[in-house]
Amino acid sequence: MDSKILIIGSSGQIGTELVLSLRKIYGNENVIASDIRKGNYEVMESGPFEFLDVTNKSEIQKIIEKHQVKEVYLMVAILSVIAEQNPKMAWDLNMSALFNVLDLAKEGQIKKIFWPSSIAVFGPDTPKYNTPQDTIIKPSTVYGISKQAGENWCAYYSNKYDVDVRSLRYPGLISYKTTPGGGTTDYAVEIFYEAIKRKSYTSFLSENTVLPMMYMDDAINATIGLMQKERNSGYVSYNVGSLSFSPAQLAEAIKKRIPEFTISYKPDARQEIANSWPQSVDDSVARKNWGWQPKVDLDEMVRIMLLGLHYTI
Ligand code: AKB
Repeated sequence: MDSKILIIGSSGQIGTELVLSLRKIYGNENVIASDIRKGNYEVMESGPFEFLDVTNKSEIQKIIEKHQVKEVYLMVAILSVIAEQNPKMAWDLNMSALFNVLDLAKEGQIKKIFWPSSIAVFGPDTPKYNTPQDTIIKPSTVYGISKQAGENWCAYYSNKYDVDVRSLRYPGLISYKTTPGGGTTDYAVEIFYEAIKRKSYTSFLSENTVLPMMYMDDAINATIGLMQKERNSGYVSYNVGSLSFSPAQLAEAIKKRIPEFTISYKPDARQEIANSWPQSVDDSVARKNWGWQPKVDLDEMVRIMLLGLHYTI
């Protein structure tokens, strides 16, 4: 491989699995993991790792030059819950990370970028069901505002400077290798740890709060599929859908495998964030564009999660 891939934010929930999948495809030495903190054992042992503060552009540049990186996956972000608590910090980090990478591409030092957007770009005025690709985008959260601005900046750099930047609007992502942190959809991961440990869980979202969700393998396939396809003529941040369920529906699916499991509900400030997001998204544009299709349904996701967390019946 003549050009290498850099994952920024490789110790996070998505970054961890992205590194491992990309190393399987392109070879361990061709995929450079980087983060401000160490990653899990598999990531650290299977290939190169660099400590990196994404807010420092010259640090990114040094790593790009050292490893002859041509493709960057920017997986660093402060998610919805933490962003509501620290608006300025979230805005600064989310935007400066993006600008640093976009500018390196504008200067010709990177050829291709993946930058994740989110269902958080949508707000209370957006249609809630089967949310279209192009629709009302008026987010009511700090995180959503940073994602909306990010989408606009990506489009600007694509149009104005011909930067090849690609995006997906991720739903809540569910996985067991690394825990998520600071998101509204995190309950759908926490519930598995508590179901195994205590056979009960208190949800911070109400019983019938339906949100778009996806098992991590599907998210990784969507991401790599988007990066491998021919370049579009313009920038699009694609809706990608898979599962849509509420805490009650997830609890039911868990009960099928852990019959004694019980759930209770104590909605907190995170409920308001969830209420502003859609329940399901229309991803027909992505499906048509590069044949994107999710594989893991709710029951299969529950089976994989319990197995991955070493639950034995
Ligand atoms: C969050 O809950 O903040 C994230 C997201 C939907 O982007 N998981």
